[in-house]
Amino acid sequence: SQTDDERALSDSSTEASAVPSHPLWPDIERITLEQLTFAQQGVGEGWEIFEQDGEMKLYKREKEVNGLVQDTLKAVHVVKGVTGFEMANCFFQPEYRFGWETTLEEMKIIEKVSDDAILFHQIHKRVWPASQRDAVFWSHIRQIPDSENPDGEPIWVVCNKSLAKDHPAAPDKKGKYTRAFLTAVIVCQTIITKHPNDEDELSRAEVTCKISYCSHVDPGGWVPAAATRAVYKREYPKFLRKFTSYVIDECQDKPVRT
Ligand code: 16H
Repeated sequence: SQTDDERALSDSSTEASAVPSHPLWPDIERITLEQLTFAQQGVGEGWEIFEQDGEMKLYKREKEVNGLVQDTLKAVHVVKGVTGFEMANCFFQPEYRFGWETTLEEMKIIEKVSDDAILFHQIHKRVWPASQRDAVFWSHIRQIPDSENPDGEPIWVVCNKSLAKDHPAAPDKKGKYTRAFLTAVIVCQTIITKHPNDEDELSRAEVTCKISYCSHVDPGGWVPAAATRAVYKREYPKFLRKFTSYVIDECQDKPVRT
């Protein structure tokens, strides 16, 4: 069954939707497209693989600024039986988040910018050796035609980006939490492995989803470089496994949605 949010989202792709007049909109628009381009680039020079499990591959690109880790992660995965829309939608819609996000203590919607953009405040569990983190970020989902194959399956992208400044609805509680700054993007595309007849509904056996996830974390505060790297080396693969198995379970007995 579709929620109202999901209905609004799928309707919005068939209607000419107005450009939201929100002050964050120009940033949301620009950064989402930049992150999409970044996620679509290959992993050539500068990237180092640090984990592989079947189709799941995780790469890192190390960088330090004044002794603080500013590494970037890129992960690619291929997941059978789910679509790009289903993956992206589960990543974006708040009602699914506690089902897969294992590092979360609290999630609050600060503002709905539009049907496809939400401003969140999240308090993360103290899985990290240092103090507890919180974050204020916008999240935006959109569908983009595949420029290399305009008649093929569209690309679904969700971009999450921390606000650079404090937000009045979620002031920085220094001392209680350390504010972390993240940029994350997930790019999903359905591969249809067998083309069905017109009358046939697409079955789960005929769809596969190609995923690319990139993330850049600035943990905020001072954390030794080795600690940050040890945490993300453990947490990113955990997140990808948990998230993909959650989406598979969530969609299993439901009709395929592209
Ligand atoms: O993308 C993930 N989760 C999103 C949904 O909860 C939110 C995320 C986000 C969060 C805050 C601000 C912007 C965006 O996109 C999955 C995230 C998986 C997290 C892996 C852990 C990374 C750990 C980095 C090391 C920090 C070390 C700190 C102290 C030692």
